[in-house]
Amino acid sequence: MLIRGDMRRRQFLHGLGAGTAVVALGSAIFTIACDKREKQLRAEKNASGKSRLPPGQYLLEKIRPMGGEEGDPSAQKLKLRVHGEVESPFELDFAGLLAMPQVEQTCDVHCVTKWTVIDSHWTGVRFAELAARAKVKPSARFVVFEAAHGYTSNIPLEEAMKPNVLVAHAYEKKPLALQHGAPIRAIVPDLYFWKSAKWLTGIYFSDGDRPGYWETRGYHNYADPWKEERTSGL
Ligand SMILES: Nc1nc2c(c(=O)[nH]1)N[C@H]1C(S)=C(S)[C@@H](COP(=O)(O)O)O[C@H]1N2
Ligand SMILES: [Mo]
Repeated sequence: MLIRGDMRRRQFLHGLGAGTAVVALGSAIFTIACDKREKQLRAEKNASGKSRLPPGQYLLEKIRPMGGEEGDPSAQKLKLRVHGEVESPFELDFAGLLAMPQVEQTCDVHCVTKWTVIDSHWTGVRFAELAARAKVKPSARFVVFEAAHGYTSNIPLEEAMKPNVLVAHAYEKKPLALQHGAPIRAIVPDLYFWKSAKWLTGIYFSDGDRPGYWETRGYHNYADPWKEERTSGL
């Protein structure tokens, strides 16, 4: 597959085995193949009419574990708190989440460290379903994803209501791995991946904006990959 500069590339080159010249040739062909695929994806448009590969991004085959302070991966113990500017706050356990309408979604994700995964697959519940159940008040303008050990990320409510924003419990048809946020995480495909909080414990509807963990550490408050909103510029 077309992965640049990581394990698979080394395996690919190792697989060629015989001699430096062959390895150099293999490497050159590999780089050309990557460049070609990336060029195609830059020309291709997604459902919102934006380039499949946002500016400054390169391709990875699978999402890369980016760390963070892990929460409790136990599905049995999960309690997702939905609260804030809502008429009907509630807590949801894992069975309760599975009892809600499930969606299987294919989408691209873009990490601020410049990797993009095209066509990743997620299973979960639409954020909008949870919002409807909580009966969001007109005063709510922003959403804060709350995660284990105080990690948070903030997005505007209208962004959160897009149909591709999920609370996901499976990646590539398998339960989320611990390093990717087990048992549940947010998925916000249209913003840099740090907004997609892993080990999700709460969804807070807020009347005012509340910059989150990375947003208070120099990263951009909005994080649009097509505008390269990586840092706040402060
Ligand atoms: N709870 C929590 N969620 C988090 C993070 C974190 O440190 N803690 N890191 C974010 C960042 S910076 C990225 S790029 C993605 C990485 O997700 P992945 O490790 O599944 O690739 O998770 C985001 N969600
Ligand atoms: Mo990140």
